[in-house]
Amino acid sequence: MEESDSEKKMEKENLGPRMDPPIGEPEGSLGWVLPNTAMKKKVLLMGKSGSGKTSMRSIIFANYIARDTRRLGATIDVEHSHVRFLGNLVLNLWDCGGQDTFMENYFTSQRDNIFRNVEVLIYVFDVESRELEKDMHYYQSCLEAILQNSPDAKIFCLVHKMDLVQEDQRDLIFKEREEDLRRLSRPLECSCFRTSIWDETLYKAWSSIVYQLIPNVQQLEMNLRNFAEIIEADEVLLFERATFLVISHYQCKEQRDAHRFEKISNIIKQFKLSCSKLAASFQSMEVRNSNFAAFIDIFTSNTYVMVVMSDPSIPSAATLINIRNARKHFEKLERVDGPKQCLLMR
Ligand SMILES: Nc1nc2c(ncn2[C@@H]2O[C@H](COP(=O)(O)OP(=O)(O)OP(=O)(O)O)[C@@H](O)[C@H]2O)c(=O)[nH]1
Ligand SMILES: [Mg+2]
Repeated sequence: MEESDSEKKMEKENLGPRMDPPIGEPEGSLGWVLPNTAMKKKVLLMGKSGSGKTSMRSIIFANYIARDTRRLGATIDVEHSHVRFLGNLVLNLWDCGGQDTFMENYFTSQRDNIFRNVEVLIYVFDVESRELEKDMHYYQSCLEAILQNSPDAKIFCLVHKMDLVQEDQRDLIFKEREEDLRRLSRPLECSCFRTSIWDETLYKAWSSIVYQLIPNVQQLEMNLRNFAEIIEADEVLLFERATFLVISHYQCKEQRDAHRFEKISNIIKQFKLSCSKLAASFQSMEVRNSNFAAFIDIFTSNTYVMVVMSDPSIPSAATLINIRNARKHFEKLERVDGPKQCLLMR
Protein backbone atom coordinates (compact mmCIF):
# COMPACT_ATOMS: atom_id res chain seq x y z
CA MET A 1 0.00 0.00 0.00
CA GLU A 2 1.36 3.41 -0.82
CA GLU A 3 0.81 6.54 1.17
CA SER A 4 -0.71 9.32 -0.83
CA ASP A 5 0.55 12.87 -0.36
CA SER A 6 -2.36 13.63 1.87
CA GLU A 7 -1.64 10.63 4.06
CA LYS A 8 1.96 11.71 4.40
CA LYS A 9 0.74 15.19 5.25
CA MET A 10 -1.66 13.79 7.86
CA GLU A 11 1.12 11.77 9.37
CA LYS A 12 3.40 14.79 9.52
CA GLU A 13 0.70 16.61 11.39
CA ASN A 14 0.78 13.70 13.81
CA LEU A 15 -2.78 12.99 13.03
CA GLY A 16 -3.57 9.88 14.93
CA PRO A 17 -1.78 6.61 15.32
CA ARG A 18 -0.95 4.37 12.41
CA MET A 19 -0.56 0.64 12.58
CA ASP A 20 2.23 -1.55 11.35
CA PRO A 21 3.79 -0.60 8.04
CA PRO A 22 1.63 -1.33 5.03
CA ILE A 23 2.05 -4.86 3.79
CA GLY A 24 1.66 -4.43 0.04
CA GLU A 25 4.52 -3.08 -2.01
CA PRO A 26 4.34 0.62 -2.67
CA GLU A 27 4.36 1.93 -6.18
CA GLY A 28 4.92 5.14 -8.07
CA SER A 29 6.31 8.04 -6.10
CA LEU A 30 8.31 5.87 -3.73
CA GLY A 31 10.28 4.48 -6.64
CA TRP A 32 8.81 0.99 -6.87
CA VAL A 33 7.68 -0.39 -10.16
CA LEU A 34 4.67 -2.60 -10.43
CA PRO A 35 5.07 -5.84 -12.33
CA ASN A 36 3.56 -5.76 -15.81
CA THR A 37 1.03 -8.30 -14.72
CA ALA A 38 -0.43 -5.96 -12.08
CA MET A 39 -4.14 -5.51 -12.60
CA LYS A 40 -4.80 -1.85 -11.92
CA LYS A 41 -8.35 -0.77 -11.25
CA LYS A 42 -9.29 2.87 -11.16
CA VAL A 43 -11.70 3.63 -8.32
CA LEU A 44 -13.37 7.03 -8.13
CA LEU A 45 -14.45 8.25 -4.70
CA MET A 46 -16.91 11.09 -5.13
CA GLY A 47 -19.54 13.01 -3.21
CA LYS A 48 -20.02 16.45 -1.77
CA SER A 49 -17.52 18.12 0.50
CA GLY A 50 -17.69 16.82 4.06
CA SER A 51 -19.61 13.67 3.17
CA GLY A 52 -16.78 11.53 4.59
CA LYS A 53 -14.76 10.22 1.62
CA THR A 54 -11.28 10.88 2.98
CA SER A 55 -12.35 9.68 6.43
CA MET A 56 -13.40 6.26 5.16
CA ARG A 57 -10.35 5.94 2.93
CA SER A 58 -8.08 6.79 5.86
CA ILE A 59 -9.75 4.24 8.14
CA ILE A 60 -9.87 1.39 5.66
CA PHE A 61 -6.55 1.92 3.88
CA ALA A 62 -4.35 4.08 6.10
CA ASN A 63 -5.18 2.73 9.56
CA TYR A 64 -6.73 5.79 11.10
CA ILE A 65 -9.16 5.46 13.94
CA ALA A 66 -12.56 7.11 13.57
CA ARG A 67 -12.05 9.97 16.00
CA ASP A 68 -8.90 11.20 14.21
CA THR A 69 -10.83 11.91 11.04
CA ARG A 70 -12.37 14.94 12.74
CA ARG A 71 -9.13 16.76 12.09
CA LEU A 72 -8.94 16.02 8.38
CA GLY A 73 -8.93 19.04 6.11
CA ALA A 74 -10.99 19.29 2.93
CA THR A 75 -9.40 17.51 -0.02
CA ILE A 76 -7.99 19.85 -2.63
CA ASP A 77 -8.75 18.66 -6.13
CA VAL A 78 -7.96 14.91 -6.47
CA GLU A 79 -5.71 12.84 -4.19
CA HIS A 80 -4.39 9.64 -5.68
CA SER A 81 -3.32 6.56 -3.78
CA HIS A 82 -2.57 2.97 -4.70
CA VAL A 83 -3.55 -0.01 -2.65
CA ARG A 84 -2.12 -3.39 -3.46
CA PHE A 85 -4.35 -6.40 -2.91
CA LEU A 86 -3.78 -10.11 -3.24
CA GLY A 87 -0.76 -10.29 -5.48
CA ASN A 88 -1.64 -8.60 -8.69
CA LEU A 89 -4.66 -6.45 -7.94
CA VAL A 90 -3.92 -2.76 -7.42
CA LEU A 91 -6.66 -0.33 -6.54
CA ASN A 92 -5.92 3.09 -7.92
CA LEU A 93 -8.01 5.32 -5.66
CA TRP A 94 -8.99 8.79 -6.81
CA ASP A 95 -10.33 10.71 -3.82
CA CYS A 96 -12.07 13.66 -5.48
CA GLY A 97 -12.48 16.71 -3.25
CA GLY A 98 -16.18 17.61 -3.23
CA GLN A 99 -16.22 21.41 -3.00
CA ASP A 100 -18.38 23.01 -5.68
CA THR A 101 -15.54 24.49 -7.74
CA PHE A 102 -13.78 21.14 -7.92
CA MET A 103 -16.99 19.31 -8.82
CA GLU A 104 -17.72 21.75 -11.64
CA ASN A 105 -14.20 21.20 -13.00
CA TYR A 106 -14.58 17.43 -12.95
CA PHE A 107 -17.62 17.68 -15.20
CA THR A 108 -16.06 20.20 -17.59
CA SER A 109 -12.33 20.76 -18.08
CA GLN A 110 -11.20 17.54 -16.34
CA ARG A 111 -14.03 15.38 -17.60
CA ASP A 112 -12.03 12.96 -19.76
CA ASN A 113 -9.19 12.65 -17.30
CA ILE A 114 -11.48 11.87 -14.38
CA PHE A 115 -14.10 9.65 -15.95
CA ARG A 116 -12.05 7.63 -18.43
CA ASN A 117 -11.20 3.98 -17.63
CA VAL A 118 -13.12 3.96 -14.37
CA GLU A 119 -13.74 0.46 -13.03
CA VAL A 120 -15.62 1.52 -9.93
CA LEU A 121 -17.46 4.62 -8.85
CA ILE A 122 -18.12 4.96 -5.13
CA TYR A 123 -20.45 7.86 -4.47
CA VAL A 124 -20.75 9.00 -0.87
CA PHE A 125 -23.90 10.76 0.38
CA ASP A 126 -24.11 12.48 3.75
CA VAL A 127 -27.42 11.19 5.11
CA GLU A 128 -27.89 14.41 7.08
CA SER A 129 -27.22 16.70 4.12
CA ARG A 130 -29.47 19.73 3.90
CA GLU A 131 -28.88 20.00 0.16
CA LEU A 132 -30.37 16.77 -1.07
CA GLU A 133 -31.38 18.19 -4.42
CA LYS A 134 -27.91 19.50 -5.15
CA ASP A 135 -26.38 16.19 -4.06
CA MET A 136 -28.62 14.33 -6.47
CA HIS A 137 -27.86 16.79 -9.24
CA TYR A 138 -24.10 16.18 -8.87
CA TYR A 139 -24.69 12.44 -8.70
CA GLN A 140 -26.60 12.53 -11.95
CA SER A 141 -23.91 14.61 -13.65
CA CYS A 142 -21.43 12.05 -12.48
CA LEU A 143 -23.50 9.19 -13.90
CA GLU A 144 -23.81 10.95 -17.24
CA ALA A 145 -20.03 11.32 -17.43
CA ILE A 146 -19.58 7.67 -16.45
CA LEU A 147 -22.11 6.50 -19.01
CA GLN A 148 -20.21 8.42 -21.67
CA ASN A 149 -16.65 7.47 -20.69
CA SER A 150 -16.80 4.21 -18.72
CA PRO A 151 -20.18 2.58 -19.30
CA ASP A 152 -19.08 -0.72 -17.75
CA ALA A 153 -18.05 0.77 -14.42
CA LYS A 154 -19.56 -0.74 -11.29
CA ILE A 155 -21.42 1.79 -9.20
CA PHE A 156 -21.76 1.83 -5.43
CA CYS A 157 -23.64 4.41 -3.39
CA LEU A 158 -22.86 4.80 0.27
CA VAL A 159 -25.52 6.45 2.42
CA HIS A 160 -23.03 7.62 5.00
CA LYS A 161 -23.00 9.02 8.57
CA MET A 162 -25.91 6.75 9.50
CA ASP A 163 -24.85 7.08 13.14
CA LEU A 164 -26.41 10.54 13.06
CA VAL A 165 -29.85 9.06 12.36
CA GLN A 166 -31.93 7.75 15.25
CA GLU A 167 -31.57 4.01 15.41
CA ASP A 168 -35.24 3.17 14.87
CA GLN A 169 -35.34 5.40 11.78
CA ARG A 170 -32.29 3.95 10.01
CA ASP A 171 -33.99 1.14 8.09
CA LEU A 172 -36.72 3.37 6.80
CA ILE A 173 -34.46 6.23 5.74
CA PHE A 174 -32.00 3.91 4.06
CA LYS A 175 -34.74 2.13 2.12
CA GLU A 176 -36.14 5.43 0.87
CA ARG A 177 -32.72 6.67 -0.22
CA GLU A 178 -31.88 3.37 -1.85
CA GLU A 179 -35.07 3.44 -3.91
CA ASP A 180 -34.44 7.03 -5.01
CA LEU A 181 -30.85 6.28 -5.96
CA ARG A 182 -31.72 3.18 -7.94
CA ARG A 183 -34.39 5.06 -9.83
CA LEU A 184 -32.09 7.99 -10.56
CA SER A 185 -29.27 5.72 -11.68
CA ARG A 186 -31.16 4.07 -14.52
CA PRO A 187 -30.12 2.77 -17.04
CA LEU A 188 -27.08 2.09 -14.85
CA GLU A 189 -27.30 -0.27 -11.89
CA CYS A 190 -26.08 0.74 -8.48
CA SER A 191 -25.55 -1.13 -5.21
CA CYS A 192 -26.33 0.82 -2.06
CA PHE A 193 -24.90 0.46 1.44
CA ARG A 194 -25.57 2.25 4.69
CA THR A 195 -22.32 3.21 6.40
CA SER A 196 -20.79 4.96 9.37
CA ILE A 197 -17.19 5.28 10.43
CA TRP A 198 -18.36 4.61 14.00
CA ASP A 199 -19.37 0.98 13.51
CA GLU A 200 -18.73 -2.12 11.44
CA THR A 201 -20.99 -1.07 8.53
CA LEU A 202 -18.02 0.64 6.88
CA TYR A 203 -16.20 -2.71 6.72
CA LYS A 204 -19.24 -4.47 5.36
CA ALA A 205 -19.56 -2.04 2.48
CA TRP A 206 -15.87 -2.00 1.59
CA SER A 207 -15.56 -5.79 1.86
CA SER A 208 -18.40 -6.18 -0.62
CA ILE A 209 -16.84 -3.66 -2.97
CA VAL A 210 -13.38 -5.19 -2.84
CA TYR A 211 -14.84 -8.70 -3.14
CA GLN A 212 -16.32 -7.76 -6.49
CA LEU A 213 -12.93 -6.60 -7.74
CA ILE A 214 -10.76 -9.56 -6.85
CA PRO A 215 -10.08 -11.62 -9.95
CA ASN A 216 -11.04 -15.31 -9.73
CA VAL A 217 -12.54 -14.95 -6.32
CA GLN A 218 -14.64 -18.06 -6.95
CA GLN A 219 -11.49 -20.15 -7.31
CA LEU A 220 -10.24 -18.81 -4.04
CA GLU A 221 -13.54 -19.68 -2.42
CA MET A 222 -13.49 -23.19 -3.80
CA ASN A 223 -10.05 -23.75 -2.30
CA LEU A 224 -11.13 -22.30 1.01
CA ARG A 225 -14.05 -24.67 1.02
CA ASN A 226 -11.78 -27.67 0.42
CA PHE A 227 -9.51 -26.49 3.19
CA ALA A 228 -12.42 -26.03 5.63
CA GLU A 229 -13.79 -29.49 4.86
CA ILE A 230 -10.41 -31.21 5.13
CA ILE A 231 -9.63 -29.75 8.55
CA GLU A 232 -13.25 -30.14 9.74
CA ALA A 233 -13.69 -26.47 10.54
CA ASP A 234 -17.07 -24.86 11.25
CA GLU A 235 -15.99 -21.82 9.31
CA VAL A 236 -12.92 -20.36 7.63
CA LEU A 237 -12.45 -16.66 6.82
CA LEU A 238 -9.79 -15.01 4.73
CA PHE A 239 -8.89 -11.41 5.54
CA GLU A 240 -6.88 -9.07 3.35
CA ARG A 241 -3.81 -8.47 5.46
CA ALA A 242 -3.39 -4.69 5.42
CA THR A 243 -7.04 -3.66 5.62
CA PHE A 244 -8.46 -6.69 7.43
CA LEU A 245 -11.40 -6.72 5.06
CA VAL A 246 -13.00 -10.17 4.64
CA ILE A 247 -12.34 -11.25 1.08
CA SER A 248 -13.53 -14.83 1.16
CA HIS A 249 -15.19 -17.27 3.54
CA TYR A 250 -16.68 -20.70 3.79
CA GLN A 251 -19.03 -21.93 6.48
CA CYS A 252 -19.80 -25.58 7.11
CA LYS A 253 -22.14 -24.89 10.02
CA GLU A 254 -24.89 -22.34 10.38
CA GLN A 255 -23.71 -19.24 12.29
CA ARG A 256 -26.06 -16.98 14.17
CA ASP A 257 -24.55 -13.52 13.77
CA ALA A 258 -24.88 -12.21 10.22
CA HIS A 259 -22.58 -9.27 11.02
CA ARG A 260 -19.73 -11.30 12.47
CA PHE A 261 -17.24 -10.66 9.63
CA GLU A 262 -17.36 -6.90 9.88
CA LYS A 263 -17.31 -7.06 13.68
CA ILE A 264 -14.20 -9.23 13.64
CA SER A 265 -12.49 -6.96 11.07
CA ASN A 266 -13.24 -3.97 13.23
CA ILE A 267 -12.15 -5.57 16.50
CA ILE A 268 -8.93 -7.05 15.15
CA LYS A 269 -7.97 -3.84 13.45
CA GLN A 270 -8.43 -1.95 16.72
CA PHE A 271 -6.45 -4.64 18.50
CA LYS A 272 -3.63 -4.41 15.95
CA LEU A 273 -3.58 -0.69 16.57
CA SER A 274 -3.26 -1.21 20.34
CA CYS A 275 -0.43 -3.66 19.73
CA SER A 276 1.40 -1.15 17.56
CA LYS A 277 1.18 1.46 20.33
CA LEU A 278 3.22 -0.92 22.45
CA ALA A 279 5.62 -1.42 19.56
CA ALA A 280 4.39 -5.00 19.21
CA SER A 281 3.05 -6.46 16.03
CA PHE A 282 0.02 -8.70 15.94
CA GLN A 283 0.66 -12.17 14.54
CA SER A 284 -1.91 -14.61 15.79
CA MET A 285 -4.42 -15.40 18.53
CA GLU A 286 -6.48 -18.27 19.82
CA VAL A 287 -9.81 -17.69 21.53
CA ARG A 288 -11.40 -20.64 23.21
CA ASN A 289 -14.49 -21.39 25.31
CA SER A 290 -16.52 -24.50 26.04
CA ASN A 291 -18.28 -24.38 22.65
CA PHE A 292 -15.62 -23.47 20.12
CA ALA A 293 -12.06 -22.38 19.44
CA ALA A 294 -11.15 -19.63 16.98
CA PHE A 295 -7.66 -19.26 15.53
CA ILE A 296 -6.53 -16.10 13.76
CA ASP A 297 -3.15 -16.32 12.12
CA ILE A 298 -1.00 -14.76 9.44
CA PHE A 299 -1.62 -16.86 6.34
CA THR A 300 -0.10 -15.76 3.05
CA SER A 301 1.85 -12.61 2.30
CA ASN A 302 -1.44 -10.85 1.63
CA THR A 303 -3.87 -12.51 4.00
CA TYR A 304 -4.77 -13.54 7.52
CA VAL A 305 -6.93 -16.59 8.12
CA MET A 306 -9.47 -17.29 10.82
CA VAL A 307 -10.47 -20.89 11.53
CA VAL A 308 -13.38 -21.73 13.82
CA MET A 309 -13.46 -25.25 15.25
CA SER A 310 -16.08 -26.80 17.53
CA ASP A 311 -14.96 -30.43 17.68
CA PRO A 312 -13.30 -30.74 21.12
CA SER A 313 -11.46 -33.90 20.07
CA ILE A 314 -9.28 -31.93 17.61
CA PRO A 315 -6.38 -30.40 19.56
CA SER A 316 -5.18 -26.85 18.85
CA ALA A 317 -1.81 -28.12 17.72
CA ALA A 318 -3.43 -30.13 14.92
CA THR A 319 -5.34 -27.11 13.62
CA LEU A 320 -2.23 -24.93 13.77
CA ILE A 321 -0.28 -27.50 11.76
CA ASN A 322 -3.10 -27.67 9.23
CA ILE A 323 -3.05 -23.91 8.84
CA ARG A 324 0.71 -23.97 8.40
CA ASN A 325 0.48 -26.72 5.78
CA ALA A 326 -2.18 -24.90 3.77
CA ARG A 327 -0.11 -21.72 3.60
CA LYS A 328 2.06 -22.67 0.67
CA HIS A 329 -0.94 -23.81 -1.39
CA PHE A 330 -2.73 -20.53 -0.90
CA GLU A 331 0.50 -18.63 -1.45
CA LYS A 332 0.64 -20.25 -4.92
CA LEU A 333 -2.97 -19.30 -5.66
CA GLU A 334 -2.20 -15.67 -5.02
CA ARG A 335 0.75 -15.44 -7.34
CA VAL A 336 0.76 -13.43 -10.48
CA ASP A 337 -1.66 -15.53 -12.52
CA GLY A 338 -4.18 -15.55 -9.74
CA PRO A 339 -5.88 -18.50 -8.11
CA LYS A 340 -6.01 -21.14 -10.82
CA GLN A 341 -4.99 -24.27 -9.03
CA CYS A 342 -7.06 -26.37 -6.75
CA LEU A 343 -6.12 -27.39 -3.25
CA LEU A 344 -5.62 -31.13 -3.13
CA MET A 345 -4.24 -32.22 0.18
CA ARG A 346 -5.21 -34.82 2.64
N1 LIG B 1 -20.90 11.40 12.45
C1 LIG B 1 -20.11 11.01 11.46
N2 LIG B 1 -19.15 11.86 11.00
C2 LIG B 1 -18.36 11.43 9.99
C3 LIG B 1 -18.50 10.14 9.41
N3 LIG B 1 -17.58 10.02 8.42
C4 LIG B 1 -16.89 11.16 8.40
N4 LIG B 1 -17.35 12.04 9.33
C5 LIG B 1 -16.84 13.38 9.63
O1 LIG B 1 -17.11 14.22 8.52
C6 LIG B 1 -16.13 15.23 8.41
C7 LIG B 1 -15.67 15.42 6.98
O2 LIG B 1 -15.05 14.24 6.54
P1 LIG B 1 -14.05 14.16 5.27
O3 LIG B 1 -13.69 12.74 5.16
O4 LIG B 1 -12.96 15.15 5.36
O5 LIG B 1 -15.02 14.58 4.08
P2 LIG B 1 -14.69 14.55 2.52
O6 LIG B 1 -15.85 13.89 1.85
O7 LIG B 1 -13.37 13.97 2.27
O8 LIG B 1 -14.69 16.11 2.16
P3 LIG B 1 -13.91 16.84 0.93
O9 LIG B 1 -12.50 16.39 0.99
O10 LIG B 1 -14.06 18.31 1.18
O11 LIG B 1 -14.62 16.43 -0.32
C8 LIG B 1 -15.01 14.85 9.39
O12 LIG B 1 -15.11 15.69 10.50
C9 LIG B 1 -15.32 13.42 9.78
O13 LIG B 1 -14.94 13.12 11.12
C10 LIG B 1 -19.53 9.27 9.93
O14 LIG B 1 -19.74 8.12 9.52
N5 LIG B 1 -20.30 9.77 10.94
MG1 LIG C 1 -11.64 14.67 1.46
